[in-house]
Amino acid sequence: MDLETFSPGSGLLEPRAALRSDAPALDLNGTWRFRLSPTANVPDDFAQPAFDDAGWDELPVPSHWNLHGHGAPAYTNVDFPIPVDPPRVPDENPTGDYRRVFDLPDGWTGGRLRFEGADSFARVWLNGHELGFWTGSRLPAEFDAGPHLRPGRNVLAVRVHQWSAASYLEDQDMWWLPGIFRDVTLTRSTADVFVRASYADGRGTLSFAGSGTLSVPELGVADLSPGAEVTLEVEPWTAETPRLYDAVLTLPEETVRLRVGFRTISIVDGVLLANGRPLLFKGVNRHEFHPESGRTLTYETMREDVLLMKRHNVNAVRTSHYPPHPDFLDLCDELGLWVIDECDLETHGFGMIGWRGNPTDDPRYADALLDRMRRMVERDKNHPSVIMWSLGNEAGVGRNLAVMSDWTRERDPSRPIHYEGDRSCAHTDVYSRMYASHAEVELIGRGEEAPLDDPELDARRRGLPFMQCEYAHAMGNGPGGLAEYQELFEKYPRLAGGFIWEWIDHGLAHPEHEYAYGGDYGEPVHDSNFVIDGLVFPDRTPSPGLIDLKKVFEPVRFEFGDGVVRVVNGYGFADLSHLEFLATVEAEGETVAEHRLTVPAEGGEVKLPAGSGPGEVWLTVRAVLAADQPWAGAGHEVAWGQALLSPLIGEAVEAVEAAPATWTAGLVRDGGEISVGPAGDSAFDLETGRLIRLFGVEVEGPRLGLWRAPTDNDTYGGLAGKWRGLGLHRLTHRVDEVELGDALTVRTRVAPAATDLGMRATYTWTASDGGLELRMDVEPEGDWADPIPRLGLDLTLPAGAVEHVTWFGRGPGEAYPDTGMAARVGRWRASLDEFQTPYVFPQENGHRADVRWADLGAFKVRGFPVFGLTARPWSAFDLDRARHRPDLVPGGRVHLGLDLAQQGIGTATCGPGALPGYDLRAGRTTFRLRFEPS
Ligand code: IPT
Repeated sequence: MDLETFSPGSGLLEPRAALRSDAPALDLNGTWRFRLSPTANVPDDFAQPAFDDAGWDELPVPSHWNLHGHGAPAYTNVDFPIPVDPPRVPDENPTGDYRRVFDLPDGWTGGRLRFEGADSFARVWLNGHELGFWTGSRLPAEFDAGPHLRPGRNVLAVRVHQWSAASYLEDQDMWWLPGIFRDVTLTRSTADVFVRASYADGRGTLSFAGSGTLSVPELGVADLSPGAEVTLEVEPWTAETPRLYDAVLTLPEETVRLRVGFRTISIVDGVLLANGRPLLFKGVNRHEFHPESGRTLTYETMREDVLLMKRHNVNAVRTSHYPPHPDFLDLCDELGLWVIDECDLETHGFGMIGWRGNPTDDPRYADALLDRMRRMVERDKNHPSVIMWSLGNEAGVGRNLAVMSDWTRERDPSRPIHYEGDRSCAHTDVYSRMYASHAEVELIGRGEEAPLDDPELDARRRGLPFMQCEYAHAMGNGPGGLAEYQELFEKYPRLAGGFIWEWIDHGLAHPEHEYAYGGDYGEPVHDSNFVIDGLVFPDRTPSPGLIDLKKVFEPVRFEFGDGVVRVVNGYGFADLSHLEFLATVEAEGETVAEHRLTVPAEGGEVKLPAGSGPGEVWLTVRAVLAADQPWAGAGHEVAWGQALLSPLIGEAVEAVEAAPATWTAGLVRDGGEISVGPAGDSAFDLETGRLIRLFGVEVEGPRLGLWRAPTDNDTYGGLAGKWRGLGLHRLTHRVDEVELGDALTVRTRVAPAATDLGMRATYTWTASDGGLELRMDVEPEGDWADPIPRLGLDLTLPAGAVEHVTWFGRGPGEAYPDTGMAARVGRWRASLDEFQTPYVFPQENGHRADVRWADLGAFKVRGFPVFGLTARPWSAFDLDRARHRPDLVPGGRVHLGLDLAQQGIGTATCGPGALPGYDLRAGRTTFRLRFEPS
């Protein structure tokens, strides 16, 4: 069958640039007639104009049919969901037949049918005449419709097969979503043009290949002929300063509008440069995704992605792992993002069988691979934002890479070539890796990486800039370690930064689960929640990972000194003149003064306002947009820094340490209880020493807790398995001694079954000034070889006892030892609901760090000097058991975690775990808290 051919297509016109032309075009999107068959073996009589499709369904084009009730989606990461037997595919091959009737406007002659994307093999007929077939799901295909167009009624028929020989080239980590999922048009435009606009030392050089004449009125360029070159003074295009010049290409039959950006990408002494200056990617990997429509995106959604990226200090995007909808690149040109445009190629599943039969090395697939590269380069060649071509992702090694790369170099020598899958870098201009550890990145930064076997290739690679096309896997809670990566990227000139994996959680809207992931549609082979690994949730709400990333990617740094702040310009191309600098002084989280700082455009040292007040006095300096930008309004915060003005940190700790000494005991034996306070509104059980009432609220605990609902990183990195193996989720608590003197002392041993490991926990309670102070001394017993999840106190209250939390500490969002860079010291307030981070796959979340005090409504908790806080309407065990958001239902209790420490987060789902400094090791320790009435 044709769908098992190695050939990429038939009947296609030569690929050309995506252009905005005034030539007439007919939008063929809309409601089409549709029929799904379970196999490919269906008569093609439906292509005949007279065929009666009255019994068919309707389907919107563009869309994926399995998101419209025809079949179901399936998710696999690396595995193929079909037997690996190229070019053959299963008999079960969902096949969608499409029909669309349209009226040709009067006076039309000729035209091209243009399909921007169909997954994975499509054949097209016009008025019963077969025009041809195409593959390459995320690439355009054009057919000459002219000879078969008729005045008046025309019938377009398309047959799409889900599986084809081309499926073996499209094993990207994403949902399998067949159908005509991008626009269909009939256009009379035939134009093609390749504009070259370079920049050096204040001057731009413009020329173009194609036909017609090119004018750039703003630059006084009129009627430039193909091949001619002009050099003139221009402003360069960069992602920070996306200066575009409107250009017009005039052809006999049509006029094309282009936006030209002048910029030059080069590599000098192993450093990646844009317009002669170092280019540092602060990037993300972006799949096209919407929870309702899959890879069919509206213009508004694409724009939202770019705006969100810009607003979070992202400056680059890798179009993982296929060329995006062409509008997305227009948006990148306009709003400013550096783009690595990636070819629609991934053969990852062959890795599961030792790369046997990998199409990348199969000459029979050479045409198909080259065809994909050509169609991408030709379509996107005029975008200033596109600064690198990527051959694909995870496609192993093989001779077809050379075919793709050689052609590309020849066609477009102006852009470096990227591919990560071949460590020899034989066919690339940059050394790219994914998920390399900090240590390895540092080695590479120094040029001290382990050598390749081939000395020539090794020498060549040593001279290439290095980037991480994927790093910091944003799955679930995390990623940790971002700041440390950024430090390295900024330290070594060879390092050109990287791209976080990945932009968005691909959770599909689901009636029962809210968001579905692999397995939720009963797929026999799937990769579960590995598709939920984005910086934004499926509805594009930023997750804490993105908020942290914004901080880490800040283009302005504040270095505080004695009475001064040094403002450092971290932009690669822009100065600071578009920013305004505001300073706020807060005492114990309440604003006491606000100032505007005058900062030179190139940055520099600025005197700081003094400040005093009760409690801790913090100065926050913020860089905000001085005026509206196309991507954010005036006042949008770009960067911030904080400094403690008083008391100095040492003094603060001393003050806190000194406080308890002034307290007096107030614990009174009262029947079976030990009561505290005049009305006995707090009380302990005399026998067990357990707190039973706290300022009138019935409580359970506090008692030592070590458990947290494992994060994805804990799970996939292997720690969670060790924790469960030890039984840290089922600790037993034994009370050994209750002693009442000036203080109430409760000695306990806390341990899981089946092991001699344990912890001695001694709780010492004292009462004074209407408050209760708890000191917990912990002493591990046995050999605790691995990091523990957390060390803190678990305390529960009746539901309703906590509705809001007000705290002074870091916020407003969650923070763990190696995350939460975005959390600043202040006074914050959140409802219990807002205290949760709704990860699509439930896991540990919501921990607020460095809390000085928290008012829970029921009572207040103070740290000595700080503690970590979680507050949930469910337990960590409920959170651990839940598989989807709706599994979490508020129960009868509010669960507080009052933490001394948490294990780091890391990024072990892909990449390194928490750096050693963020490991939480069991050790002898003391933890102190004070409870006060609210
Ligand atoms: C890496 C893939 O390139 C990316 O598409 C995604 O699947 C990611 O893993 C996991 O989410 S490849 C892997 C072998 C590191």
